[in-house]
Amino acid sequence: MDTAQEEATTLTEPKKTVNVSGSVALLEGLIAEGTDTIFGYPGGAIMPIYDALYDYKDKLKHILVRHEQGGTHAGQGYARTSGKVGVVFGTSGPGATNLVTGLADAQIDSTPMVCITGQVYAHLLGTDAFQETDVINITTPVTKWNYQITDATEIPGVLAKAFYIARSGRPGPVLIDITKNAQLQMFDYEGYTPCDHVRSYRPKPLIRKEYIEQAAELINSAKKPFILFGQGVSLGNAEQEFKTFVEKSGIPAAWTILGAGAISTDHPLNVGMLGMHGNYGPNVQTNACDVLIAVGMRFDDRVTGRLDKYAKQAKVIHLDIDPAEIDKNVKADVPVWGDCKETLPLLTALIEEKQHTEWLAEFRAFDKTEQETVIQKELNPGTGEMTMGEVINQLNELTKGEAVIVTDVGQHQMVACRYAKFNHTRSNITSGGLGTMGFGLPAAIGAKFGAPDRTVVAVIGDGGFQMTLQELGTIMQSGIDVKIMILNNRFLGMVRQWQQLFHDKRYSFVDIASPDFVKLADSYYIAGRKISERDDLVSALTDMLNHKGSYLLEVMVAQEHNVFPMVPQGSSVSEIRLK
Ligand SMILES: Cc1ncc(C[n+]2csc(CCOP(=O)(O)OP(=O)(O)O)c2C)c(N)n1
Repeated sequence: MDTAQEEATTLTEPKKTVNVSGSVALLEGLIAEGTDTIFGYPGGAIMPIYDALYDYKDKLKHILVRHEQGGTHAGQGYARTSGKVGVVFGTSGPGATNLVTGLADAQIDSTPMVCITGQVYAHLLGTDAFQETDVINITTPVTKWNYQITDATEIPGVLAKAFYIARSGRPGPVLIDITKNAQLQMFDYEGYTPCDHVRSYRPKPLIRKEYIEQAAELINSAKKPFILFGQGVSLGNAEQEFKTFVEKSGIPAAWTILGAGAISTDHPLNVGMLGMHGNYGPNVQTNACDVLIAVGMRFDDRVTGRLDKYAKQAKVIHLDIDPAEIDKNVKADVPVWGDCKETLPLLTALIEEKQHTEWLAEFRAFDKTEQETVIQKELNPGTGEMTMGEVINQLNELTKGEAVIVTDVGQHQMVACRYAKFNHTRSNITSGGLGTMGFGLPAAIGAKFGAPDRTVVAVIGDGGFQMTLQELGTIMQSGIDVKIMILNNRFLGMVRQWQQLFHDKRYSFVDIASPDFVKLADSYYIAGRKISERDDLVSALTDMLNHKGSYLLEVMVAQEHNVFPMVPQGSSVSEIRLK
């Protein structure tokens, strides 16, 4: 055993002071926080940390990504499937700026991450030194918290605070920037103390009993109550509490794309997806319900459509851990502040057990219309070009709702979210708030590290795949098993759809050429196949799923197929179009 490892093993004993570098203290802290995997990319300003990492290879798995953006998305995928904090390393300057997209994505989708960037020596700060960039100012709007360390003694305390902030309350990304001198500096390390509070930061608002009572009263007297749920349910690990609430109340429940899977897709009270490309019933019924119960969702504009025509007839109950979300977009008649893992059981205890049979039947009637006009044609077209929907449908048949589905952004994302079946929570990994093309492939890598025993299928468009395809190298080198399905329509499909519907079919720079994806995968030693015929679909999907190791399947789908239903931008949810 070499010196650093010996040091590492002795450091677990509390209160014993050991003289270590800032870098070693950082790695010790990460281990103490339960980190097992780091996604990162080295460079000059973070070299001392990487040098220390050399001696921690058996304790910390480091996955060398091919671009720092890929590192952040992998960190997000890892956090989303595992429920743990994603950890990402990058160097200063371009390494740090390459993290920005992933940080913004994690911030808007409330994903817990701790990103560590190297920084130039403290005495060079502000001198335009080589690869110096003001990452603190750059990332302030896209992080829950960030901090620059110039002295090694600060590292354990700041790291503990970073993890606490990242995972507590409404989770989010935190960035710590560490100057090179602090990484190198030796100091007397006293062991790691996790953080359990930060002055003036209250991660969970106090639960107000009177609001729970008011909410229960409204629910008990409602004739047409409707539940909308978002990612807050799974972020709060409140799936069971939520299911009990839904089942006792007998209220139909619809999900935002980040809420998908918090209760299983085939639950009888799960009435489908909300929003722009969501289901017909949930959108129309938003404007027909008398009580709207929003759980852990933030009334994003893709969900609400035109706000001045959104659920105006309904009393709104909003359960959220983040007080800033209450009354932000939709005024709440009853604000239920708090962690829904705690508030839901309190509410469930006060509500009457009911069945809203007639009201639920209305949803079934809308579903029947949608089935006949949209869904069946999409899932079972029979003839003509293959549709994205039938590919997802066949995937469902084979994975039986057990797989983690990671999507990129565009038409395929909406189709996959609409039609994929989920038996389990933390199974639908997508860039919901930021809509980041290029998210899919690296997020799938992270998702697999976060859930190594589950099948991970990445569903990606031909456009988005070309944004981060270099991460095939990460798959190759790490040897993980990720199934990649490219739904190739030879267009930037979602933009083309909008140009067709709202810009008189003036297709402006949306036809996109692609390389031979199968050959590309082959050059990374990843097996693959391309299909264009419907008759090959089931066997190709089966081969992909049965293959030991990663696999790339390219499916040629209809070029100019549109995703419906659709709530056109600026329209009310009840003006949803079926074609
Ligand atoms: C980084 C980024 N740039 C641009 C966009 C705008 N955008 C949204 S969907 C889309 C088209 C996606 O095309 P593709 O990946 O082929 O998927 P498809 O819609 O065809 O399924 C574009 C360009 C975006 N969301 N993200």
